[in-house]
Amino acid sequence: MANLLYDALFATHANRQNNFILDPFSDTSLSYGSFVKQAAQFANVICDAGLAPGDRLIAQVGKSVSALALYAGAVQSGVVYLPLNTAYTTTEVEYFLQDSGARLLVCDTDSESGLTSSCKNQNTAVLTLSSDGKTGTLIDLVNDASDSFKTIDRSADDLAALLYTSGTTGRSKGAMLTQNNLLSNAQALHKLWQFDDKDVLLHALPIFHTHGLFVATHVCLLAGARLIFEPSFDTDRTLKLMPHATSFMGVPTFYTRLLDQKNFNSELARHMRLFISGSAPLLADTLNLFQQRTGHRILERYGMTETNMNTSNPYNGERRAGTVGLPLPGVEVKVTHLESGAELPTGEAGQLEVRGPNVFKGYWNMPEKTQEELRDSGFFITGDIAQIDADGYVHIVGREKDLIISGGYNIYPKEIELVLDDQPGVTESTVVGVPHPDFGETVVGVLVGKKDSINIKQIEAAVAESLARFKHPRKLIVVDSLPRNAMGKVQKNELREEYKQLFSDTQ
Ligand code: MLC
Ligand code: AMP
Repeated sequence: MANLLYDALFATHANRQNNFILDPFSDTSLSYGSFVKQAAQFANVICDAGLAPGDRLIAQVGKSVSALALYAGAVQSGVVYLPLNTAYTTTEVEYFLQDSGARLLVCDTDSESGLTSSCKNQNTAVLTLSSDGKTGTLIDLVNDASDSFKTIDRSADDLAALLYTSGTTGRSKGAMLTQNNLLSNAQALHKLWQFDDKDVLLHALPIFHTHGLFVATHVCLLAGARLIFEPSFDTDRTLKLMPHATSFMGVPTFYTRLLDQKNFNSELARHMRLFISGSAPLLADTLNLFQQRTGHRILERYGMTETNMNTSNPYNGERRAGTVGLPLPGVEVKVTHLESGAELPTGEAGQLEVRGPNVFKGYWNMPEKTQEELRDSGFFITGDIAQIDADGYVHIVGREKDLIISGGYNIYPKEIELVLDDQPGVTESTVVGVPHPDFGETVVGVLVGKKDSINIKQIEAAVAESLARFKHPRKLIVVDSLPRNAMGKVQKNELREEYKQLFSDTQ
C-alpha cells in the first residue's frame, strides 16, 4: 500500500531545490526539499507523542510555515488533521476536544493554560506553537527530531482530515474527509485552473479551512508552484506583493477591500494570470468593477467543507457573472424538490445536490445526521438553493440551511440563539444575517423581553465569553414579539427585510 495524499503532495518534492515558500520583502525562500525534511521532523514528533494512524490531531495555531509542516507531518504519519479557527474560545475548543477524542492538541503558547485541564481529563497531550511558528514546546521537539521518516501507509478511503462545520442544531459537525476526497479534488482543480511550477500564489487565506488549506495549498503543491505565504489578509501588503505573484485566491471581502483602494489598478495586476473567488457569493457588480479596474475577470467557484469544490467557472470560456460555473470533471450536480427530492427541470430553483469522489465520508459520530444529508445514491444534500441554466451554469440563489456567511466564515444562528436565550430577562431570541458592505453579511440578534429587564452590555459580555468574535451579533435589538407564521415558526425573512438597511453603506 502507499500514502496516496502524502506521495502526491509532498514525497514527489523530496530533495528538490526549487523554491516553495517565497518572502519578497526579505528576499528569502524555502526550497521544497527543505520543507519535506521539516515535515518529516514533525511526523517524528507526532509519532513520538504516541499517536497512531487514524488518531486525531487538533491544531489551533497561527498561520506559519511550521503550521503547514505540521499538517504535512500529520499526513505523512497517517493521523487525522483537525484544524481549528484561532478565534475559537476555550469553551468552543473544549467541545471539539471532547467530540473528536483528539490525542494531541497543538495550540498557541498563550492559550495552553486555558485548555490544560480539559486535555488532562481526556488524556490528550498538549504541545505549543507560537503564532509565528518559531517557538513553543512543539518546536523544541522538532528541532531535535530526525528529518527522515518512513511514511505510514494509508488507503484512499482512510481519513486524512476532520473539519468541523457548525450545525443548524448548534452542535458543530465533524466532516470526515478521506485521502481520495482531498486528492481527487486537488487534481481536478490543478488541471482546470492550469497551475504549474511557474506560478506564484499570493496566499492570504487562513489554513484552518478548506479554502486556504486544501484549495489553495494542495493545488500549488501538485503544481510545484511557489507560495507567498501571508499570515493573514492585509490589503496594503497584498498590493505591495501582487507584482511578485501570478495568482490569488480569496473570499469576496478580499476583493471588495482591494477595490476600495484607489491605487489598486491594472498596473499592479499586470503579472497576474488568475484571480479566484469563493466561500461566499461574489456580487456580479464586484466582478464587473474588478474587471473594469484591472482587466481581469475573477473566476468564481463553489464548494463546501463536506465536498471541497463542486463547481467552477471555466479557465477558458465564459466566466458567467452571478454564477458558480459548471460541475468539476467527475462531479455531478442536480437540483431537486425540497420536499420530494425529485429532480427538477432545468432552470427551476430547488435543493442543490452533489455526487462525486469529492463528497465526504460522513459526519464524525453522527450517523443519523449523515443519513439525513447523504443519500444512499451518494448524492449529498448541500442546503443551498440553486438553479441550473440551459448552458449548465449553476446559480446559487439562496440557502435552505440557516446560515450566515460573514467575510467567508460560516455562522450558524442556533449556536448564538442558545447563548442569547440563556441571558437574564430574555424570553426568546432569534439571529439573522443582514447585508454588510465589508463582510457581505453580518449578525443581528433580536431579543424578546421587557426592555428594562435586558442588559445589552451584560449580554454582549456573555456572548464574548463563549463564542468567537466573528460570531458576535454586531447589533442586539429588543422587541415585544417575533413575527411568526401560522405554524408558529419565526419568520426570519421578515426580520431580514426589516433590518436589511442597518449596515448599508449609504447610511
Ligand atoms: C475578523 N472579524 C470578523 C471576521 N474576521 N468578524 C466577522 N466576520 C469575519 N469574517 C473580526 C475581527 O476579529 C475584529 O474583531 C473585527 O471583526 C474587525 O476585523 P477586521 O480587521 O475587519 O477583520 P480581518 O482581520 O481583516 O479579517 C477579515 C477577513 C477574514 C475577511 C480577512 O475574516 C478572513 O480571512 N476570512 C476568510 C475566511 C475563509 O478563509 N473562509 C473559507 C471557509 S472554507 P475586533 O475584536 O477587533 O472588533 C469554505 C469552503 C469554500 O467556505 O467554498 O471555500
Ligand atoms: P463551508 O461549510 O464553510 O465550507 O461553507 C460552504 C458554504 O459556503 C456553501 O454551502 C455555500 O452556502 C457557501 N459558498 C461557498 N462558495 C460559494 C459561492 N461561490 N457562492 C455562494 N455561496 C458559496
